[in-house]
Amino acid sequence: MRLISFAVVALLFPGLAAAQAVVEAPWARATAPMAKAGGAFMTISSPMADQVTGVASPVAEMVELHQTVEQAGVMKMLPVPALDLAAGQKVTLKPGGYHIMLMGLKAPLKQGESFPMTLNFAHSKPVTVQVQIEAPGAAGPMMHMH
Ligand SMILES: [Cu+2]
Repeated sequence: MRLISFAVVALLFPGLAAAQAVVEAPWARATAPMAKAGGAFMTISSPMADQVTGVASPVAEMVELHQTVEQAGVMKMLPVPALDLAAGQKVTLKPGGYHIMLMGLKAPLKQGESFPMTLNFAHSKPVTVQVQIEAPGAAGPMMHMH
């Protein structure tokens, strides 16, 4: 279905459709009442090589792209200035890997609720998604039936 709709859009707006990035299954973990930081995860792809250059959300004062790396047996999180997207390749942000860090949360993230998040790209138009909040220890997005 997605391929077909891309084809239709490409016919109508050849330049535009070619570079539009896609964000799928955005989710976040619910946070403890006093927590000031949280993580958000999703799958990002683009039909053309692109980069995620920034992320913003009204629920946090600062939003950063992070990578989880092991240094001398210790897991650390490092900010990533830009996340590379190879043409047609999906990049999955997940716990223990790339993730979006929400810092300075204005309110706890409550399971069952959702919040908006906007991703900016080097080439694609920005993409705004609704991030679903899952259980605190969730390992992945639940299937939401709409
Ligand atoms: Cu982090």
